[in-house]
Amino acid sequence: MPSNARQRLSDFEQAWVPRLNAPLAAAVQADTTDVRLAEAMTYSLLAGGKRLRPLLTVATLTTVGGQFDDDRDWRPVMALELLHTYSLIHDDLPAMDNDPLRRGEPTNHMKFGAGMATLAGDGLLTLAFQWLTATDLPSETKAALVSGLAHAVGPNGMVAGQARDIQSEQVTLSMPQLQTLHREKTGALLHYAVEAGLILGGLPTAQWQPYLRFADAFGLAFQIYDDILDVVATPEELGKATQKDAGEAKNTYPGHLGLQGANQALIDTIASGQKALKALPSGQDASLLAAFFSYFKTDR
Ligand code: GRG
Repeated sequence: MPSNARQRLSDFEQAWVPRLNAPLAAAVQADTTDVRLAEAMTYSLLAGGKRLRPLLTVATLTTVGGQFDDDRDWRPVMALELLHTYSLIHDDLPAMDNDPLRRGEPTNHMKFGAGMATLAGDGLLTLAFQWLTATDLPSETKAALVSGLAHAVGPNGMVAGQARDIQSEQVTLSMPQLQTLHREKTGALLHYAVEAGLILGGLPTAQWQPYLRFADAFGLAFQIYDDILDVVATPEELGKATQKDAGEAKNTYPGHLGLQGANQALIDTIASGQKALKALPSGQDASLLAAFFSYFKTDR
């Protein structure tokens, strides 16, 4: 990945992450009547996430020529982070992965107990949908956002992927089964992050295809890279990534293809995403979205 792409992404993050974060704690507290529940929700929300999904939405919105209006667009955009944070809290619970640490800090249930952590996740999930509609956007736009997110994260998206995941612990998945699991568990929300930008930016659906192809390639690359990091990450990186135990490691890209094969799959997936971006409608500059691929280091 050229270093100017890395710089582009870094500049974009530096411009947007503080702007997206600034109103977050107060907005969650204003919409949560129980103080301890608000504390549990904001604990994980403010624990150092990269804000990748909201950033993808903003990048897509601006690429299609839309203008981000803080009053109108902030809540729908940050709904993605509420949703993502819920998925991490529930994924870490004793009844799921039983992880004591996330991003190097105690997980929500270690700090607040499993009951409150479950409710913090429930609160974030529900508030995400409230925030998609608590805005001055036209009703059809809000309906499209709600429908898109529900499909991405419900029982034919992320929740289905998680269900496949917990059933796969004792079995070796085939490569197509592994790809389906990844597409639902991780890819669907990243797909929606781009879709939300297209909806908010008002791009006619006839022009969506190259963007969604990019989104799907990005989602797959994200998961392949996460699998690779589990094998090769430095201790510092591992504090941020989610470690798999030996039993889980078979259902990964390196488990199926070896480390070299997984790296090649990552390179090929990034190339297919870059190719999709070459087909954007004329006048729409692909360089910002292309820069998102610099999240992945392909020389591990
Ligand atoms: C509990 C319904 C339910 C779903 C959970 C997304 C998910 C499904 C679980 C998360 C655990 C996991 C191994 C996800 C793989 C992808 C991954 C590394 C997600 C972390 O996303 P980042 O890197 O996280 O965007 P940050 O820390 O930046 O917010």
